[in-house]
Parts: sequence; C-alpha cells; structure tokens
Amino acid sequence: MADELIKVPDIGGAEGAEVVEVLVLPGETIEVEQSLVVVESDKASMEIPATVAGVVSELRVAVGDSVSEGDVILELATASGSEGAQAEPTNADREVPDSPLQDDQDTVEHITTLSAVTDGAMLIDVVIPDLGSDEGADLVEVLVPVGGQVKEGDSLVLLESDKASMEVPAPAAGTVTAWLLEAGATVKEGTVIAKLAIDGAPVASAQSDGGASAAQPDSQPSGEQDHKKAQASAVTASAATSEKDATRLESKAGAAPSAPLGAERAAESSDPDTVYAGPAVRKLAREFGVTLSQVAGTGTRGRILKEDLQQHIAQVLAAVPSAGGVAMPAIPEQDYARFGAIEKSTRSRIDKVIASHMVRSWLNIPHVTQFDDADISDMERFRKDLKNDAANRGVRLTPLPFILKACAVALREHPKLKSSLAEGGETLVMKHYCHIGMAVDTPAGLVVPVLRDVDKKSIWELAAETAALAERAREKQLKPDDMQGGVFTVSSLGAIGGRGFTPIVNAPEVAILGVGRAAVRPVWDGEVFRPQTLLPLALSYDHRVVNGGDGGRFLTELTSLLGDVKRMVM
Ligand code: CAO
Repeated sequence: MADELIKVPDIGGAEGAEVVEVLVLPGETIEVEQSLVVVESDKASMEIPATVAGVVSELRVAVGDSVSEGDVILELATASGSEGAQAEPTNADREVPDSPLQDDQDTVEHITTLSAVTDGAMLIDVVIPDLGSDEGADLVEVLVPVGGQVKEGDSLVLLESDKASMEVPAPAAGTVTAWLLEAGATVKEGTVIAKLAIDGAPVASAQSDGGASAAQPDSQPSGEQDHKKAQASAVTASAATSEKDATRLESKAGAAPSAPLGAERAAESSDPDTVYAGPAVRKLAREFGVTLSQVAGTGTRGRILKEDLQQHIAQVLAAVPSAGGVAMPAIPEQDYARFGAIEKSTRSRIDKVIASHMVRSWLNIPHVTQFDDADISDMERFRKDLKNDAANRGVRLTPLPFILKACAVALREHPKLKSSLAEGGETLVMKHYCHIGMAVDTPAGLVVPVLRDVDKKSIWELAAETAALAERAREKQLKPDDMQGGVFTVSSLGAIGGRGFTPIVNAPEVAILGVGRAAVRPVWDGEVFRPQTLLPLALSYDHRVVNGGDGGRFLTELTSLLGDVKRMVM
C-alpha cells in the first residue's frame, strides 16, 4: 500500500474554482478515470478524474471550497503507488465474499488503521447479522450518511432478499465514520458494511461539537491543527456528499421496484442541491425547467447523466396530451416479492406490440360502446341444417362467417363506420373496399389478421378463410400484409364465453364489434315468453367520427341482418 495525493490539474488557468460536488466517499474504492469532484469557475465546469486507482483514505476538499491547480483534492491508498495502480472494481461491481470483504482485507485493515490512528477514536465494525438464509441480500438503501449520529438500534441500512426486506440496526450509539459498501452491493452474514465511532470516543467530526457539519478545527492543539482541519473538513465534505448520496440512493431506490420508503422520500425531495448530478446537467435542467429530483439517474451510484435528462424530457413530452389536460402519472413499480412468491417472464414481442397499440388507441380515441342482442334463432337453425354440407366441404361452420358477412352488408349501408380520420382530424377517408379484421387468440398473444373483400365472398368462402387465417395465426405463419388494410374489426369471444365486453377500437379504424356467447333466453312477444337464441353484441366506436345515431343505426341494421340471414344476400 502507498499513499497518493490527487491534485487539481490544469483547469484552464482558472484560479479559485469552486468545488460544487464531491463524488466519492472516504473508504470508497475508485477506478482510474473515475470522477472525484466537480469544480466550477467563471469560465468552466469540469469533473476531476482519478489518475490512479485505490481507496480514498482522506478527502481534503469539501463542497464550497475554492481550489486552484496543484491543490490536493484527496489522499488515495494505492496498491503500490501510481506505477502499479490498476483499475479495481468498485464496491457496486464487486461480489462480496463470504467473510467480510475477505478479498480486500488489506484495504479494510488499512481504512480501519487510518481512522483509528488519525482520530484515536474507538471504532467498531457494523456487521451484517444473521439473515436467516445463506442466499445473501441486496443493500438497497443507506439510511444514515457519513457523519450521521445514531442511537443504539437506529436503522442504518435497508436490505432486501428474495424473501424479505429488513433494516440493520446500529449496534451502539455513535457516529458513522465510513461506509464500506454502497447501495447495490450484495451482503451476507458477517459482511462489514460501516465503521461506527462509538459515543464517548473522539472522532474528527465529533471532537468539536459532535456534529459533522459544525467542526471547529481552531480548537484543536496547534500541532495537529492543519491535519484536523483537513480531517474535519473531510468529514464535513463526506457528510455533505453523503446527504446527497443518501438522497440519490433514495431516488434510486424510488426508481427501483423495492423501496417504497425511498420512493416516498424521492417524491418529496425537490431540493436541487440534494440531487446527484453534475453542473452541465444542472444547467440543462434549469434551461428546460426540469426538477432534477424527478429524474432517475443511471450513472455511477445513481448519478444523473445528460442522457437521463434527455430521456426524461422525451418521456414528459410524449405524455403531454396534444391539447390541454395533464400528463399521465406513471403507475408506481411494486416489489411483489414482499407479499409472496413470484415468478417473472419476458413478455412476447406480440404482447408488447399489442399493449402499445391498445394504449395508443385508448388514449387517442374517445370511445363509446353500444350494446344489443341479435335474435339468431333462425340463423342457428339454418347453420345446423348446413352441418352435413359443411362436413362434405371440409369446413366448420361457426356463427363467425355469418357475423362477418352481416357486418360487410351493414358497413355498405353505413360507410362512416369503416372510415378513418386523417391529417390530424381535418379529413375523413371513406373506403370503397371492405377488408375486415378478425381478432385471434393465440398462445403468443392477440393478433388481428384481415379478411379481404368480405362483402364479395360467400359464407362458405368466409368459413374456409377464417379457419385458415386462425390456423396460420396460431402457427405464427402470418405475414405483415395479412394484418394490414382492415376497415373494421370483429372480436368474437363467443366460443370462450361471456355476455359482453367493451372492445377497444383498432385505430386507425373507427369501430369494432365485440361478440359475446349466444344463449337461449325467454323473450316476451306481447303474449307469451318465447325462447330465442340471443347473440350479445357490443359496438365500440370513435366518437369523433361516429355519433350515437350512426352507432345505433348500424347496430340495429346488424341485428336485423343476423335475425334474417336471407337479407344478407339481397
Ligand atoms: N356463441 C356461442 N357459441 C359460439 C359462438 C358464439 N358467439 N361463437 C362460436 N361459437 C362456437 C362455435 O360454433 C364452435 O362450436 P361448434 O363447433 O359446436 O359449432 C365453438 O364455439 C368454437 O368456435 P371457434 O372458436 O373454433 O371458431 P370461431 O369461428 O367462433 O372463432 C376465432 C374463430 C379465431 C375468432 C376464435 O377462435 C378466437 O380466437 N376468438 C378469440 C378472439 C379474441 O381473443 N378476442 C378478444 C380480443 S380483445 O382481447
């Protein structure tokens, strides 16, 4: 081990640049080129990177300090000085060994020794207790910053495993002097996570007034004064940084599925100073009027990158309705494992495409759904009479081809229901063809192949074609062309069951028919109840194009056609 001083490099001749952020903590393992502090001058703002890898043994600057070229930023314990320094994994990247940081025993000892020798403090290790399993747990949130004072039993960190979430209490009252791990690390029973200077023992930050933020280095003996000043300011810097760190950990946890506590705090925090982001990002956020606490950071330890901000702005813009209204609030993520066993699977491409298509239709189209029952008693008798004929032709004759044919005829009479809006709603496109989409339930998800020229085809042709298209859909044999060009959609859940549902219009179409399960029901004919086979129908339409009168007339026409199938061929 050797100590290396990291100094302010040439920062463009700027004298007295201000330290606006300290990005590392004492005890933290850092890589070559990792940003250590951010400084800002009249002329520029820049992040100062590490020239060697190692463990931060002492911070020499704090937020608000003024620095110039050559000033020492921090002291780094390196493996063998700068020549031998290699990029080491960060804590977040490192798999924590069974025994507390076994692989880094030297490092831990070094940190302990440094603290003990320089402060003369009585430091104890904060160790992960028995977790009730050998699996280990994720450290999801650090609840106390460096310099933070705790009472015995106060929670220090939040852990989460597959089975449980738990807080680790302070083993004694005292001051947290260093965190050895950070959020994202995996811990097991025995892992040392922090150093605690127990009450009554002197620590740099506690010696003056017991607080990390009000150290009074002037009261120290003169021989130690400079060092203590640096030490006190280092702890102050750590505390300031760590408050940010705690906040960004909270923000990160808020974004993660597993920390409602953090989520609440992140939502409450609107103080831009407690957010972990560089000056360039802050400037950009100011320009766009973005509250940085609402942006999820994907940089090291949750640092907000320029790309995060750009993505946030893009998402906000996408969520803003085109005319007035409010942005749609996101549904908060949940950690379902907290309530019981769960299993996750990746959604199929079809599922994801359909989901986004549904959201688009649902959000863009003012939906109205109208219901009616068609008396298909005659149609069902006719269909059953044709059973043998169908078997001879090798087709299965279900109600669907009749429904499709009836729709084609009704659409001919009511063409508005097969139109589409164009040019931002300025134009209505009327179509002189009648291709109808048919929703098919497949193991891979919902698909909607399109039958061409339904108005020109016979019931037999439609029966053969629906069966063939449904089979190709289930075999994943459909081509993109098979699913394009529809003017109207029929979604039949009749074989599956249910009396009715409100289908979502398949944009840019303006109407869709939902078909429920037919059943024989008693219907009053003015003198007696007669049994009728009733087919429940639900017509959803885009109210920008189709009004209630149009919808009602179309549905009446449709039920009438299904009630008297001879009319379909007229
Ligand atoms: N009422 C009562 N029985 C019905 C019926 C209805 N509305 N519709 C169909 N049936 C009967 C059929 O007559 C057939 O019985 P028989 O063989 O005794 O005649 C049986 O149910 C099975 O029919 P099917 O499902 O094989 O054929 P279909 O032509 O009715 O439907 C298809 C084909 C592809 C539309 C259908 O299989 C399907 O996938 N439907 C689901 C559509 C869907 O998921 N929509 C929801 C979209 S929104 O999430």
